[in-house]
Amino acid sequence: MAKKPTAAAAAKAAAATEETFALRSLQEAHAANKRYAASDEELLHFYEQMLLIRRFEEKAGQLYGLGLIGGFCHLYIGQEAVAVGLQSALEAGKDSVITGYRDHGHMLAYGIDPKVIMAELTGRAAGISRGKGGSMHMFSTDHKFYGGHGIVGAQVPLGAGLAFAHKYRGDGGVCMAYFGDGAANQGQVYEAFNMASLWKLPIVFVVENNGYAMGTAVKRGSAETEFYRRGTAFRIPGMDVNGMDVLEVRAAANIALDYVRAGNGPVLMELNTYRYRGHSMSDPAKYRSREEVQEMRDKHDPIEGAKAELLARGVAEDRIKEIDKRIRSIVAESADFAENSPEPEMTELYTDVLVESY
Ligand SMILES: Cc1ncc(C[n+]2csc(CCOP(=O)(O)OP(=O)(O)O)c2C)c(N)n1
Repeated sequence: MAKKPTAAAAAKAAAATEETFALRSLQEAHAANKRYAASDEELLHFYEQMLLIRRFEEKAGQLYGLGLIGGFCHLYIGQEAVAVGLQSALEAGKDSVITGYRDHGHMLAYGIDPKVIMAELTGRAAGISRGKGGSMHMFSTDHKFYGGHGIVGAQVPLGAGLAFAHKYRGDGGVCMAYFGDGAANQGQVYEAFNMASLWKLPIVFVVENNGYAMGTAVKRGSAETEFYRRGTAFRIPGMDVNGMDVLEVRAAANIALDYVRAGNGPVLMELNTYRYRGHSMSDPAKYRSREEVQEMRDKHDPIEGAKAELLARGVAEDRIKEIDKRIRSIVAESADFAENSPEPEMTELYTDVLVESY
């Protein structure tokens, strides 16, 4: 005969139902308010920022092909709506951002000068890390952009630390910590979730689910592919968001940030997106078909989507062309700047190096 539940067990079950509801609450709020009501000017601005990332990355790909960029180089092409939609909701100079090695787009979305990013890519002294960091290791503490990390998942606990600093200093800032679907399987991510939730840290954890971790498709590497559910065990509410639509991303960002800024602790957002290029410049991406990539480009491209929406609203095509022209010249200028800047002096080999015993 089944044992009768005790009063304590019944109370626990009731609380769990309540909590389950709370954990879904942001997803419900998101479903009820799917797309941000951007003005024409705002949508034009989002379009411009996404296009800047796309053209900048294409140029970086060309410079890599010419041998002007050494080391690793991971392009963000296809994922532009994520960084732009999320970061447009942040307060520059107050909120912090941290991400992995696929970092150029997040920097551009945070208003960092394309010239110094390109100069860093080409290893020049004028680069944002003085030409000594390269693609994966760029920082701008002035912009509260804390990297640029090559160790998969390492940015997640570091992001929790940044959020702790926001709370400790009472500066009102929120940290946005990005990581990939592959990184989401690292143990340190869950240790960070636990502490962030326990201490109600002001942090938005963002999983950029682009379908692949290097050559491994999500389904082959992850037992739970609905990443937004992975905060449940830590009482972190999740949101499942279409990362190919900048207005959906922005609407979700507003909901998440309202929740975090009100002192409720972290949110976990899953942004469903797609990278068009290989994992890095050295990856021919043979693990997927050309048709799969083409279908995403044809049907879900975030930039083409924004452009079609602008035209449907009656925004003049000339305004869009003007933006395209401006972006082309900004990117050309950043490449010229990078190519014509001197490399660091040899003496720079001995600066920014920590020599200490522990
Ligand atoms: C700790 C650690 N393990 C393995 C690697 C090698 N590595 C680099 S990127 C990567 C895949 C990560 O994929 P994901 O987190 O989905 O990010 P994406 O590249 O798709 O943006 C791996 C395994 C590494 N850099 N660090």
